[in-house]
Amino acid sequence: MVLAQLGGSLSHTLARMTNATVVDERVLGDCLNEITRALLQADIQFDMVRDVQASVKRVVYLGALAAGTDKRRVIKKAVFDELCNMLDAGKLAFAPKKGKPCVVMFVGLQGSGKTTTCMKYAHYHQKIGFKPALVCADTFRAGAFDQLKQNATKIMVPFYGSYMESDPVKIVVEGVEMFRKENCDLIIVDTSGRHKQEATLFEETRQVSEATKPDLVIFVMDGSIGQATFAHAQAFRQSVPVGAVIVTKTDGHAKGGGALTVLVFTSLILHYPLGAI
Ligand SMILES: Nc1nc2c(ncn2[C@@H]2O[C@H](COP(=O)(O)OP(=O)(O)OP(=O)(O)O)[C@@H](O)[C@H]2O)c(=O)[nH]1
Ligand SMILES: [Mg+2]
Repeated sequence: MVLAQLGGSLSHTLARMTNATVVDERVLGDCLNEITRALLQADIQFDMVRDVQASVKRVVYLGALAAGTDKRRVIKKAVFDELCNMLDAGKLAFAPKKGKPCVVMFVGLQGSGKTTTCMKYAHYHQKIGFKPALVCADTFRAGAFDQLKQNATKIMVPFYGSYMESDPVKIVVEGVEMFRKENCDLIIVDTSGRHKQEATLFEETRQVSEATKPDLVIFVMDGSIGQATFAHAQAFRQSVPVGAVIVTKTDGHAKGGGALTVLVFTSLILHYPLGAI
């Protein structure tokens, strides 16, 4: 499982430090080295790991702690706080409001899980009282509309797309307009997969975004592809105003640091209850 191994290593390291008879600079140093190793093994960018280590060292100055202070607790808290800080974007992503129409556009690499996540997102919001709708702007991959149609039918969410029209901009404009008239308060636009090198396809994504003026653009990333995702995330961000990130496939790979790196560097995390979507 993505990040499960990292969580295990961090807990193990902190437990070892807690069990040490005396906590001194050497024990703290060993603890930080092990944490560094675990973070690097999980594919987290070196700069971020170095920053975490430096911040913990800055906060925990053992020589200055008053006698009787629980050093183990101080170290644990500092490590925990710095790991949290690393992920804290400091702001929440746009959240749809019931009864107030909004457009949410999903972008991402080919096969990253956009369509699947659109369904989960629609289903989740439907369950909590929204009136979602799905628009298929993927005219690029054969079968894309059928995939959306089948899944939308299963979760009983209205959808719009076309077998004949090849211009995704035209489809989204029509679809969004139709669902606005039907008072749908969450119009989800599924786009086709993009690769970093495909400049023309990026241009198409930009045009779809321009045409729909989405309230939120969600970058869907495959949590298992490691740090390579960072360059793709940056490329997407240059084309469209990405406002949140959803990490998929966290159920299938040992490394998740690449995902964390993107989240930290884009400073955009979509906050939902764990497992809600
Ligand atoms: N294990 C796992 N598989 C997933 C997850 N999300 C999506 N998939 C699978 O990944 C594959 C691609 O998913 P899609 O949702 O079609 O991806 P996409 O980004 O829409 O693909 P394109 O439209 O072709 O760019 C499918 O086989 C999904 O079942 C996930 O969270 N975990
Ligand atoms: Mg798709």
